[in-house]
Amino acid sequence: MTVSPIALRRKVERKPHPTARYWKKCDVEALFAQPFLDLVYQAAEIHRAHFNPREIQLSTLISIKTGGCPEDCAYCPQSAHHNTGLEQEKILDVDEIIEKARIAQSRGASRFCMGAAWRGPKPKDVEAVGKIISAVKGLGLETCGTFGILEDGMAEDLKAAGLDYYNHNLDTDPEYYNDIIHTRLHEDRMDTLGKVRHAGLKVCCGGIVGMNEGRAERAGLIASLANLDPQPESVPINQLVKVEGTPLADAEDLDWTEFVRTIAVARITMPDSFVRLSAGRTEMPEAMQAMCFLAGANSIFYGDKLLTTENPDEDGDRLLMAKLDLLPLGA
Ligand code: SAM
Ligand code: DTB
Ligand code: SF4
Repeated sequence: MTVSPIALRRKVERKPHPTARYWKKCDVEALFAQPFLDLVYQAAEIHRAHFNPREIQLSTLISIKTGGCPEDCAYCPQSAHHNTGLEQEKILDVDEIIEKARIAQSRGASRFCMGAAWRGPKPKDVEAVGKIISAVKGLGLETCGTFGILEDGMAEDLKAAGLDYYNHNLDTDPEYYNDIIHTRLHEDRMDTLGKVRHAGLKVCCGGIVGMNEGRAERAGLIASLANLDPQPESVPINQLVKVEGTPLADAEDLDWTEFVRTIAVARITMPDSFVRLSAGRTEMPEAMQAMCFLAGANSIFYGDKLLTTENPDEDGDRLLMAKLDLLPLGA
């Protein structure tokens, strides 16, 4: 029997994964432009089709090396280019970090995220954080690290030490990147993300809104995240924490609906990813946070400190989750 070339092509064509599509910035802008409640409703439907909407993943952050960073990120209190009054610290002692990890675990966190104010680690830093990662992993927690730009082989070393996730944010629209950071390129971030994936680490990659960008730039950020292939397992959406002494200290407030829209659009374009309602929650009323959970956020930073700034405390968050009948993932 002869098979026509068209039939043959049909036979060998693989059905694309439903999420594997290229998101044009204008398509993401069109999502943003929907009537607010239609957008939230659509995001909620997608959330319910892909996740148990009652479960919230809890990650606790720790800054293992604070301040004095050579990069000039306009949002960041830890940049040596800005005078924020933050004391530069050496890398914390392993015992101190393990003690904090134990406490986080006992309060219900499933992941411990360790951050360092480096442009990127040196080989001796990878060795030092490797020991810390192995010890945290030994407690039974998931591990996440955010140490900046990685050189060849470093991601593999971190994976071998027991690292589960690497956080490396795209932060803003590639077209707005140079307005915010001048000491590295968007391409440098993409290069490290490639290394992280190649080493078999899970990717945590998100960004910040409220940096005087427009809706087009928010759409550009979400498109650049959604077009990562494969998409990140975890997508932190941060609202800028305005810190005195940084160039963005007086950035214009973003209307709360615009933040919720950003969460909803992240959920629609990245249906299988955990979308984290990240920095900025101390400024967010409970009802706004509830709206974010409805729009598809299913992860938070849990614990009264982010890296250097405040976050709602665990008791308050547990109460909020109880009011909303939400459960910690893995509880
Ligand atoms: N130095 C590493 C890097 O930049 O990848 C790791 C630490 S850095 C502080 C991690 C992330 O924190 C940044 O990518 C940014 O998204 C977020 N961040 C920093 N300052 C922030 C602020 N003031 N408000 C919200 N998010 C912030
Ligand atoms: C992420 O996207 N947000 C976190 C974590 N990843 C490392 C950091 C937020 C930092 C907020 C400012 C501070 O506390 O220094
Ligand atoms: Fe350094 Fe990261 Fe802060 Fe940028 S965001 S200044 S790279 S610590």
